[in-house]
Amino acid sequence: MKKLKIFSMMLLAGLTLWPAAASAQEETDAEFNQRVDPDEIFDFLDSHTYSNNMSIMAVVKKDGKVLSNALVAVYASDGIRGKDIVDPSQRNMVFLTVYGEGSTPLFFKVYTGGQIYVVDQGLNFEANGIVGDIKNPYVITLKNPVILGDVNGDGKVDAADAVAIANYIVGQPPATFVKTVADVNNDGNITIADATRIINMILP
Ligand SMILES: [Ca+2]
Ligand SMILES: [Ca+2]
Repeated sequence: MKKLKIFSMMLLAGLTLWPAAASAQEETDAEFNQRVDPDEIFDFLDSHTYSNNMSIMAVVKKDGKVLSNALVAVYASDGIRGKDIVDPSQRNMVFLTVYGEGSTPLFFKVYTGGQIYVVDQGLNFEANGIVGDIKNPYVITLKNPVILGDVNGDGKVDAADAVAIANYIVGQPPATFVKTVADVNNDGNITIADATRIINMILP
């Protein structure tokens, strides 16, 4: 009963709009930069939460090629820590200021070509650390895009995924629960807002 109740609550919850899934295949880098609003794709970043920062100078590679349009965000398990957009006028680099403390593990979320990639290359936060430089940028390598929201891993996003997230939140995750794709609204946390986002995605 608890599960059903939460699911009904989700259905009644406020509507948020899923960003238009425009294809980026045909657009120029300038068009990409103009269209992509980092705050719309990834969560708002409050840099005042942390006292330290580090710098990452990086390029994004896919199939061996450096991408000239991509939005890169750095996350720790508790949320977003930094973000930047690839700059074609600066050797296609991203200049990330990453906020944090301690040696928290970091991972990347990259938005390009209308898809999201989650990349964990074992990088940890380091206060005042500098990773990569102009000559030898750090390389973020994209492999397979994730299907955001497909937490039960069946290849599609539907109500079952929303229910799975609701059950995860109440401590009853299904046998298969892909945590890396559960944060549908990219705010760094798995909450009922992510289930609501799925419902809004699948509503006609
Ligand atoms: Ca699914
Ligand atoms: Ca979320």
